[in-house]
Amino acid sequence: MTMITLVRGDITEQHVDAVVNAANSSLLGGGGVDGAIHRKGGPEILSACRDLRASHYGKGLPTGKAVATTAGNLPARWVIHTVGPVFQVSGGDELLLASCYRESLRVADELGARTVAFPAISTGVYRWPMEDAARIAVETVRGTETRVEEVRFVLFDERAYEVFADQLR
Ligand code: AR6
Repeated sequence: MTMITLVRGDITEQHVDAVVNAANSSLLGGGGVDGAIHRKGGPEILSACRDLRASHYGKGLPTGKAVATTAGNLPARWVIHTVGPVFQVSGGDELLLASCYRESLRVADELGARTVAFPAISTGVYRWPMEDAARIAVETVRGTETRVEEVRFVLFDERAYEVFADQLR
């Protein structure tokens, strides 16, 4: 049984086995969660991302996929980078957003991670409406078979926290 917990806060401060990054397909960093993770995690993460690009993802990590690197200086062991869909570009295709959660949990299982922190993927720069994103996140985690013991949703602001809390009720 996977326990789902909610925290209002900063994903870079979570003491968990793996932190999920709302990345873009370049894997070379950006703003939002991605910027914060690279800033606090330090250059080791970017270096690992560059290696992954060179070895496997020359054309970029596809939307809905996930891949792991070191967590550098973060208080976690791994960062799992996943690429959320841009709401407008994907036409709101929820299978793509669900895939981010499912694939991240699959990678977490491969790593042997037992605690995993997720941000609200695609709800920032990628503009997915929070209510819909929260529903997809919670339904997908509940519907995925995994050995992860705790999935922690880390919400940056009060409104996002409340929307996720509603979803869990
Ligand atoms: N901890 C937890 N949540 C956060 C944090 C944080 N430190 N910072 C922002 N959020 P976003 P996306 C929330 O834009 O929509 C990047 O440039 C934020 O309020 O980080 O998937 C990438 O490189 C929002 O609710 O991710 C991509 O190009 C949620 O995290 C693109 O943005 C996700 O916002 C990905 O866009």
